[in-house]
Amino acid sequence: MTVLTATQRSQPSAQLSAETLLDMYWHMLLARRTDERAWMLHRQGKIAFHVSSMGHEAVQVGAAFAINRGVDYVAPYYRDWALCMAIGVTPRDFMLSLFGKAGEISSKARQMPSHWSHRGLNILSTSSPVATQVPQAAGLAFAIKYKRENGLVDPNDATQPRLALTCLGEGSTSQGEWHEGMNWAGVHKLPLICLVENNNYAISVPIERQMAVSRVAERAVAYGVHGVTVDGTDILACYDAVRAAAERAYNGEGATLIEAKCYRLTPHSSDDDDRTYRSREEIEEAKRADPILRFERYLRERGILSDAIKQDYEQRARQVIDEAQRYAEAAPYPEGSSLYEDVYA
Ligand SMILES: Cc1ncc(C[n+]2csc(CCOP(=O)(O)OP(=O)(O)O)c2C)c(N)n1
Ligand SMILES: [Mg+2]
Repeated sequence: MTVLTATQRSQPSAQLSAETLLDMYWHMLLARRTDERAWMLHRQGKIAFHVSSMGHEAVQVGAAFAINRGVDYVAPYYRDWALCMAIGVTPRDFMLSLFGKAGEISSKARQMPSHWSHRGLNILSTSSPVATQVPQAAGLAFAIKYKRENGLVDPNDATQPRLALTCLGEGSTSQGEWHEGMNWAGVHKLPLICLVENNNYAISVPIERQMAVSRVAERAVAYGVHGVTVDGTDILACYDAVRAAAERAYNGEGATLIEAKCYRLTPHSSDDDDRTYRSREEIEEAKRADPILRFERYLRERGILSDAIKQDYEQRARQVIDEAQRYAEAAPYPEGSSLYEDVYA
């Protein structure tokens, strides 16, 4: 079991070009600005619900860039806006889901927002009970392995899914499904990456009341999988951890449990009031370790990011988000007659 910190960073992120690093930064920024707009829309009474990825952008964008985006299977959870966006879900898709309008990609606007799904990008549909995506992802990883071993796919064919990545919060690792999925992944040495986004809270419940171990990754031993804890505010450390796990999966070396320690900068959702369970000082301290500011500092130190680029990105983000919002607000609601489409029983 390993604990990765920025200073112990292994090689893969060192190979990333300035262009790719800026692309990562762009996705973090666009995710954050979209997310901020969603809160504003909620407070204006225009949308009914929002759940944020603010504070989790380094984990999610780092992970997206470390897999074969749009090809490898991803079974996300509700907090994975930045992850899904970095894979290819657009701000327009997001706005359609917030407004519950026709053309919504995940469920034709039947589900709550942030229940991500995208068939073309191999993003699995999410259901609301937490951790149910883990055995499903393990099942997909089993299928990949079965096809490889029976000569149904070429294990080196990068046009085919070669791993399944699933994500969940640390609190959700108390659910039975998580243990079942991880055990299955260990027993069958599956090409699975389980990324636990540890933000220290499950709504109001702190981690000490979820588990008796200090790190989620310690549990890897019990399933016979590789376990890593990583600083989830450092995008390059996250990229490296997921990249290493992806290599293990691609090479038939089995599953990896990655715990990325981060902080939820907003209340759990737009329905939550976090003043009842955490101090304002705690949040202010976390804001000083904001993953976007941290990456920004790094890029500036390396001379990759300038004021001009930053300004240009901010302007572009605003345009993209304004356009997406306008589109979704103008879009019609789904036809009542479509209610029974895709209903199987
Ligand atoms: C099986 C189940 N129990 C309870 C809930 C209600 N619920 C939704 S999110 C959540 C907290 C999950 O916390 P965590 O896994 O740490 O993820 P985070 O929201 O912090 O990213 C709970 C209890 C649920 N959706 N499903
Ligand atoms: Mg949590």
